[in-house]
Amino acid sequence: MAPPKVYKNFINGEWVESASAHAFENVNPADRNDLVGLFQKSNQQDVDDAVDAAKQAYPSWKNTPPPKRGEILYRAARLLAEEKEPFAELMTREMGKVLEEARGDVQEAIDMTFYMAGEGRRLFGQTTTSELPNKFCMSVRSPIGVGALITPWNFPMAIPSWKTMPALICGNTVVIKPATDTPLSAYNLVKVLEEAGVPRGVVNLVTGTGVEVGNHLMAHGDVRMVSFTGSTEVGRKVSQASAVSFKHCCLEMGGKNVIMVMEDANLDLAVDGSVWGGFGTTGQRCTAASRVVVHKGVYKEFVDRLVTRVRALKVGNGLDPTVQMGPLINGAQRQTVESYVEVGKNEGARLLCGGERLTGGEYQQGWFYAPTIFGDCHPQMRIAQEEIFGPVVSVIPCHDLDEAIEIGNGIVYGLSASIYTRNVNNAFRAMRDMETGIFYVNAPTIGAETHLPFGGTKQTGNGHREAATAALDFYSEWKSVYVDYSDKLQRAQIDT
Ligand code: UN1
Repeated sequence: MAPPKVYKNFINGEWVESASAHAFENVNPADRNDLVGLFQKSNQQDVDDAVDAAKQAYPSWKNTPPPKRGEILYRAARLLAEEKEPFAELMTREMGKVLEEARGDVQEAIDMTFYMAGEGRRLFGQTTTSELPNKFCMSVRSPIGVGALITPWNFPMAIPSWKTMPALICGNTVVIKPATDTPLSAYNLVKVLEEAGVPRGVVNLVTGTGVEVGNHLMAHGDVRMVSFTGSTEVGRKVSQASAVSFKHCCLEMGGKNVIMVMEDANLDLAVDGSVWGGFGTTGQRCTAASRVVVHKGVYKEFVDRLVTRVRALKVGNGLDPTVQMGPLINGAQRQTVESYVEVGKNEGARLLCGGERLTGGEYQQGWFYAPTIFGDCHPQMRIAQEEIFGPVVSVIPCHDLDEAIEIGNGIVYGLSASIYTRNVNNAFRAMRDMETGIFYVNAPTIGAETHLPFGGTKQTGNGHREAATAALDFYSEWKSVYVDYSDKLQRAQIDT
């Protein structure tokens, strides 16, 4: 057997080993015998080097014309498109999501890169009037400095691209710290940016743990902003660490997203949406539909159809094109799912299917778990309140739209929600009243596109949005410019 490939950090335009001289394993969650590669177990020295490189590169990158920065991004987007298939296969191997979804993840990175490349010729500000004569006013976007981008394992290429591309087009330099479970997809993204001609130091990649790399990055004096996607628990720590030196901080955290199925819904469509929203990516999306609130009038029929469909889902290695659901990311995640299933049983929810790990045969070496549905859930049960991040859906009965909205909003999170109905009035009422950053009508809670703002309310976020032009508001600061061409002192608010 060939020795495993060793992947290096990318610091100041060079591929380098960690100062720690240690590596960690990236293993396929569908097959623990499949070692995807060895990655640098970086330490504080590596972080310091990367931040230093980003700091040195900043003045020149900040003054590179944005359309030139955009040209590099256009090249990167085309290279990503050329490599889509191999990158998707490697992603399935390191993350476990089925190949079709891994292709979607790479596609999301391609879309984001093209989108932000185009922003190089926009980055619009405003020109406006002045209250004084012979005076001109405008606002322009200015870059901020070095950004620390801390990314999760569930969208191993898409989410690094959501953060890197807007940061770069605005003129910032970055240090990326990808999740330890999925460093290869971020590595591939950085490799493409290198090939596309990003100048040295503008993009840096440091792999390793949150404790060693993440904590030091977010406390570093030369880092001006931190963008983090992950759990609410860790997000709170990022927020606290950032507050000490007033770093800008963008947090995308948990969700407990709801699909509301009304009495007049197209039930086939609602079932399709609930299967995809609940079990796509093995439920490991922050947008996953982990709650389905169903009108009493169609409850029994809906639940019967849903359970039949979910029982038939083919679980296995995502490289097999007939497989519909892959494994969980790691053993700890599977344990979390198992303990929530116990909680659900003890709370008195009705286990309708799944509820067990899948072992033996093709499952023996992976972190597989059967797709699971709990019926007759009470909205206050823990399985209906807390983010599980796995293939577990809680179905909750309701009497009408008002109750569905109340249940839907009755959680600490506010990422995504959806309604299945043919009644346009109800659809618009739900659209107005759901306290989420994303809302769907007759579609599941997952599937956000890159040209619309992405993010959530309440404990899902801290008010920022990713993607679209909304991302530019995080990665730049407004500078208001006043040009007085009157040749005399004019005093605002006084010389009226
Ligand atoms: C996430 O779950 O962290 O809307 C991101 C979606 C995807 C992105 C999900 N486009 O489901």
